[in-house]
Amino acid sequence: PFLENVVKHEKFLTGKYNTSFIDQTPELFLFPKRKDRGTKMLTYIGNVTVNGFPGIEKKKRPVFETPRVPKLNYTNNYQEGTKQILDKYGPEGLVNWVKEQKEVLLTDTTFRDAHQSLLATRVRTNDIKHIAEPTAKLLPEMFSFEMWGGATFDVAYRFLKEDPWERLLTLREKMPNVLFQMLLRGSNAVGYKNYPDNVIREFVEKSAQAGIDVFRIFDSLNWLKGMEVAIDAVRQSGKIAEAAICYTGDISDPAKTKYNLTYYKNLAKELENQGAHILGIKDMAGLLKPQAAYQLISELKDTVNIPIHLHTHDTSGNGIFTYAKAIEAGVDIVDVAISSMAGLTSQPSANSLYYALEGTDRKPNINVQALEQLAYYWEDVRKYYKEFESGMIAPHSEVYQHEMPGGQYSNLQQQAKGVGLGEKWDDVKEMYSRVNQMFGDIVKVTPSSKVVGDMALYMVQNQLTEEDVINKGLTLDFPDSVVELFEGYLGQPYGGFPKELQKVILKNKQPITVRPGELLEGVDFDAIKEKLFNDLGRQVTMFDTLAYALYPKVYMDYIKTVEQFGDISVLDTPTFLFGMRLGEEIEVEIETGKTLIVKLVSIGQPQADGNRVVYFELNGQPREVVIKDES
Ligand code: 3PY
Ligand code: ZN
Repeated sequence: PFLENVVKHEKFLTGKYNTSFIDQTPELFLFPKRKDRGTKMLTYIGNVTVNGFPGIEKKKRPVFETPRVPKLNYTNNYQEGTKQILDKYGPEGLVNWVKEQKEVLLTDTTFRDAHQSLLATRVRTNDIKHIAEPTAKLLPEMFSFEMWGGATFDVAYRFLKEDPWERLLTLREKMPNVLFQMLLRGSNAVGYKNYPDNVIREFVEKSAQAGIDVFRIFDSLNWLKGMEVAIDAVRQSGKIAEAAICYTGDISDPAKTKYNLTYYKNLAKELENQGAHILGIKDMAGLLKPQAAYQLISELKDTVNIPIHLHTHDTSGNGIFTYAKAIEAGVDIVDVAISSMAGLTSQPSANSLYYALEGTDRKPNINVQALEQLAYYWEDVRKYYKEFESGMIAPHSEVYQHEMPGGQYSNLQQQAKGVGLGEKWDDVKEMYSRVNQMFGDIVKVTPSSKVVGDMALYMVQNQLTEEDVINKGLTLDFPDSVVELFEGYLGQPYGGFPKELQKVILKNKQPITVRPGELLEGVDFDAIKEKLFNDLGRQVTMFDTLAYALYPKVYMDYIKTVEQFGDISVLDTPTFLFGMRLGEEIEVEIETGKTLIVKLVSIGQPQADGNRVVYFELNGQPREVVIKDES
């Protein structure tokens, strides 16, 4: 239709067009709608009702209570918070403000790491959107809300079929008073491999423009070179560079000497010199024990002048104790989640920490009643996502052995099920720690943790031992991610790669030792823009372009789904995951003030070709769609 519009346009017919013709002629983008929004949406609902949601067991839609939104009185106004401090005084002003606070400051991770760690990152914008404004109004004293980055970016396109940029823009509007924080994997951006430098720079710039204030930047091997470009880009954007050290091993165990106090102190000093505004300690697996936390934070406070922000996971059940000791040692900010989304592989509970600090002068300045009310909402919403729970129901001190990051636990479990190893989950965990030793005891966090996970699955699946890998390695086809790690495309591990293993994995390939970004050619954004413009037949934003640059296939699959079903992010989560029950009626707000009423009337018997007719009422009018029954 786009070309048709162009060739029929009078400027085109009279030959009066130049290269700006397309940009300046918005009517070219007005295409006749091929299929109306209503039919597309009914097709989605019909399909998920008949065939179920990919990746979870098909079942009749359960009955859910309407989530309890806080009843506390809050006014129409937002109390000013850290966002206003940053906007008025810049990163340095904000840092000075942090240093002046006596109380410990909190980051709420409920919108990002909490559900990445508990629910395989599946929480949808629709559920976050409805609690965003109450959260911002009830918790204006938060240091920040971590609500973007990490795995949320690709999962949004890949599984939720929604646009992560939209999430950021929507929430920013509803939460104007507190800093927004994201997790950025250094040169891996929000992906699983190194990207060219111009992608990192552009991604940071656009994320900052769309609303991110604090970038927690880490490298999955704690390789400082892998963080340089990202730190610089964040500083250039006028936002806060929180450069993080990933904590691994155990400084309190004399037998574990590789990652000792000196190692962490050196890294901290280097990051401060590289321009970090805040030092992040990212304990992604929850390995930092209470006394170790006291020691580490005390020593780091003496080593650097910038504030320290501690992140842990409560997998072992020791999270609150670890925080209490870190707070005693002077840590400035800690990461917590709303209680019903806290604990286990997620962050420690904000609510519990508040009470644990009662009677100390570092008790956070936060409304604990607000935390309790927000917990009701999440308690209800969490039930929607039951199928994505990891099954871990009690503290799991085994994490000190396998060292698997909280954010990886439920995801790797899904991956194991996907390749038929659901029953062998215990073997996979055990193999994970053996692979780590075989790799030379590396830092394990996305994406290096994913490589360890891929190798563990590969070895369990093929019944391989460490000896088999070395002895038969030259004849084995290792997973691509493993080859890339050993080629140096995720950077260089502390202490180097084990040489013998590297040889069998790489075969005839030569590893690199420089920063991968130095070798990767920059992405041609104009070329991507043009390609997308032709494929999509619509104006292409820099958000689309970046999504394609990071994840070409995932992004194009998402586009296909949107073409087929329209914008399904507007559906409530039960409908999105389970479809509808016979006779049920739902309301769908397709845009502000515009609501569709959908009723599922009946589902016809399968015909010879496997198709079923699904009968709906849409705003009272009968509508039917044909759905292929895949069973
Ligand atoms: C991520 O990179 O997504 C993580 O949460 C790492 O801990
Ligand atoms: Zn984490």
